[in-house]
Amino acid sequence: MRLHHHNKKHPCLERLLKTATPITLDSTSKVLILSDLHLGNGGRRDEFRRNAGLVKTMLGSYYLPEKYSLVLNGDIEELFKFSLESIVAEWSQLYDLFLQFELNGFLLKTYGNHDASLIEEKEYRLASSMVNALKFQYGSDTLLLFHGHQASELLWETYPMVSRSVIFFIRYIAKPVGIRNFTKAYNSTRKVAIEKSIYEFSNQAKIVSIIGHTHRPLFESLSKVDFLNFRIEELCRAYPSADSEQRTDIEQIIASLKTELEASYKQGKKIGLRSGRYKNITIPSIFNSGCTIGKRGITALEIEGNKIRLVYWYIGKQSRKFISVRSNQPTELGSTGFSRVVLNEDSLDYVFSRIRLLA
Ligand SMILES: [Mn+2]
Repeated sequence: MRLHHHNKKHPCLERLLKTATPITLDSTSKVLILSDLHLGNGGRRDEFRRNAGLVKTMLGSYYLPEKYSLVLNGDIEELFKFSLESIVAEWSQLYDLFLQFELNGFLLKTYGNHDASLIEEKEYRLASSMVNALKFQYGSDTLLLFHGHQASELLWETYPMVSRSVIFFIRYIAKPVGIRNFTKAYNSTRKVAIEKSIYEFSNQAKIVSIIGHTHRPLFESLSKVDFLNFRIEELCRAYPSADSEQRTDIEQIIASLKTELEASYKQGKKIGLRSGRYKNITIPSIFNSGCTIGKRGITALEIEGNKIRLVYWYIGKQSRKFISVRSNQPTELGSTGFSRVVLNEDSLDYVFSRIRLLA
């Protein structure tokens, strides 16, 4: 048996776990986790601009009145491209909104690689909310929230000191001489490598990690294509013992999941989507909130009491990419034109039982 693989140490992640700011969850806790807003100066190169109305509305008219606390899990500001002054000037109302979440419980914000230099900014409006990592205590179990770049092997992603020189490089050297997409050099292989190392670390520590960074939503360690496969398997297993009415339902659901899976694979070739499955049995130890700069909408994670959910907010017609695997119906928020659909939901007790039994 090749045990060395499973004993691999992750000193950086272990230190994060040890030093993370603790928060105790109870049955009344409500937390929204968002990451990767990449706020800019409001101009053409500001990737957040497209979904700004959606984000302001869902925060102000849904999560705030619903008494959620807020975790902003890294890369909230795009400091590789814009100055903090220009970002804060453009999005001052959004900062006001963020701060209101303190009244519901807490507002906490982790450092990402694109906003690591905030550590230098003493006057920054959210300075008192900044943490390296957060740990939610759920009974005797732990959920560790951090941006995710700390698992990267690239020094400039991991350490703030290095990242400052990278900012200098990008703003003053790379851009003028036309080195493009330097900050977006995330190919699929690198995303999977980061996810895999966090997955292995979480299994060893028997915790759940909640990250952002790769912009790819994960629920119970599964990407969308993995989950579709998984769900089809479950339904096939249920089929033999189902009565005739249930069988008709299962047949219909499987047909639509198959169509969805084929579409995802087809689209996946274009966008570099690939399977994130690591072993035959998947341990549900890594979740990713995705990002808020998607073309058609945003993904986020919600914790409510003993439940964890991956949700999708979008404007207008629902995009094909995010048809709910659980056949959940979207709900429009009043008559705002913005809708929320629960893509996936499970109980934290189930998640931690699987981790305890399988990791
Ligand atoms: Mn990042």
